[in-house]
This record gives sequence, structure tokens and C-alpha cells, in this order.
Amino acid sequence: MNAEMPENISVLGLGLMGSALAGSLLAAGHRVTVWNRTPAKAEPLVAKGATLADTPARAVEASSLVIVCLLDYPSVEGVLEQASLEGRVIANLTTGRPAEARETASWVAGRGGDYLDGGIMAVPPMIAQPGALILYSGSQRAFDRYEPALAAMAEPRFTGDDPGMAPLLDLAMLTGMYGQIAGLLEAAALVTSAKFPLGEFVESLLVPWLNAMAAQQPAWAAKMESGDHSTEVSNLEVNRAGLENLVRTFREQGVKPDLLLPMKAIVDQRTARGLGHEGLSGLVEELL
Ligand code: FVH
Repeated sequence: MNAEMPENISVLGLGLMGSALAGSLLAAGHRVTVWNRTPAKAEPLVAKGATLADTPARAVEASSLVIVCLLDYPSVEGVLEQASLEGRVIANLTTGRPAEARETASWVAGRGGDYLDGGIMAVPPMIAQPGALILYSGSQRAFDRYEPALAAMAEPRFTGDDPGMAPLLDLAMLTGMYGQIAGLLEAAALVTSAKFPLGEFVESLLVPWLNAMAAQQPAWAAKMESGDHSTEVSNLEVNRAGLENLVRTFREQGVKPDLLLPMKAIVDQRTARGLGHEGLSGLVEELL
């Protein structure tokens, strides 16, 4: 595939993710310069047409768009401080905290560069495949200029001019994922304790149930936004009794309910405040 507008793009960091990103840019027909602390990792990309820079300074000099994908933000600053950033767009796709993104954006601006922060919602094999998404925030001008090139890696979505927004949304999505994994782990332990075939439970019962529950989440979000936590379905009092039942069952089965206990505690807390008539959406108020 050839890019309609081939760009000069540099990629700093050729770990699993950086290599996948650089490979997708090459496959789309861009002129790609790469740099990595351990240069040997560049070999497969050089074989596909990438140019290897021997220093971060040379890599940044080669392109006006510089994609950075390193282990963490301290390594990003350690690498970028070796280069002149004047007139460059730095798209930092390293995972980090919103505060780190804002700090790095100011630091890059102080050195004459434009900054985009990115949150990659994909694992390396998903890069350039349907379903891969990268959230961006920071310089709208930089995003608009390079959106077609960024699209070679994954669907690019701009989320606002606060550089901290993309990493915050990235972490929020991971939070949803960890909640789901916590549920899977507890359910798997309970089912295993009863010697029911786990694969069958997950495939034929749990996944369809979770999909049905997930479909209700936009309606829950609307309730959280409006502050109207009334419900005609199952109020907190009903859920409090349900969780009590659940935790007792776990203990009777000899399984630890440790990942469920924080949920039970927050339901108990809100119910004790006389809000047992509300729906589960009201629990967000306890967290804010
Ligand atoms: N892999 C994944 O599934 C996730 C998906 C979501 C986003 N993450 C984030 O992407 C960043 C890089 O992850 P990665 O998978 O490429 O990680 P590694 O394969 O371990 O490569 C790390 C690269 O960072 C270089 N590096 C580490 N420390 C330094 C340093 N002090 N100075 C310069 N470079 C450094 C390392 O270089 P080398 O070890 O090859 O010499 C690799 O290029 C990360 O933020 C994930 O959270 C991936």
C-alpha cells in the first residue's frame, strides 16, 4: 500500500510496540527513519527499507514527525534531550500518567516543538489491523496536519487540547478492562470450586451475559451525568443483599471473595447513608 502523501517519519524506540508502529508506517509507503538504544533491533525494519539513525539527534533531524514509543517518560526525556526539537512534531505514544504528559508537552514546547500525546489501545499484533485505536491529545494543529499518516498505525482519535486527556482516557479504558478481569477471576474461581467445566461456563454463559450488561452502560453513563440515580430495575438495597449472598457463597465454597469485597463495601456505605432506593449508578458519587 502506498501513502497518498508519503511523509518523512522518525520512530524512536523499537521495542515490540515501536517496531510494529514503524513497520506499519513503512508498509504504508512512508519514508521511515528509526533509532533504538539497542541498534540490533532495527535490523528487520532496515531490511524492509527503514533508515537507521545512529543517534536520537540524527533521527529527529531526519523528519518533521517524530513518533516516540519507549518504556516510560523518564526514558523519553532522556532520549529527546539529546536532540534539537525546533519545528518538530513529537507524538509520544509511551504509556504514562496525565501529569507526565502535560509536563512533557511544556518541556517540548520550551524547546520549539509541537506535542501530541497518545494512548495506544492495541497490542503489537493489532497495529494496522481493524479495531486498533490510538487516542491523541495536545496540539490540534499537529494532529490535523498528520492525521492521514497516523492512520497507517491505527484509527487516530483526537480527544482534546489538554495533553493529559489521551493518557487519562487510556487509563480509564484499562480500568474498565481490569474490572472485567477481576470479575472473570472471581467467577472462574467459584465455578472451578464447583468442578463445573470452566471453558463451557465462560463461552456459553459468562460472555453473552457480560455483552448484555455492557450494552446497558451508555444508559448508566447518562444517569451518572444527570445525577438522577432513580431505578425501576434493581436498587442498591437489592444489590446489597445480592452481594451479601455472593460473599457468603464464596466463603462456603472455600473461595476468597477478595476482589469483590471493595464493591460490597461501597454498596454498604451508600446504603447506610439512606440511599438504598437508588440504582448502582449512584455509587459513582461515592468515588468522586
Ligand atoms: N506492548 C504492549 O502491548 C503495550 C500496548 C499499549 C502501549 N504499550 C506501551 O508502549 C510502550 C513501549 O512498549 P513495548 O511493548 O514496545 O515495550 P518493550 O518491548 O519493552 O520496549 C521498550 C523500549 O524502550 C526502550 N528503552 C527502555 N528504557 C530506555 C532508556 N532508558 N533509554 C532509551 N530507550 C529505552 C527499549 O530500548 P532497548 O531495550 O531495546 O534498548 C525499547 O525500545 C510502553 O510505554 C508500553 O506501556 C505497549
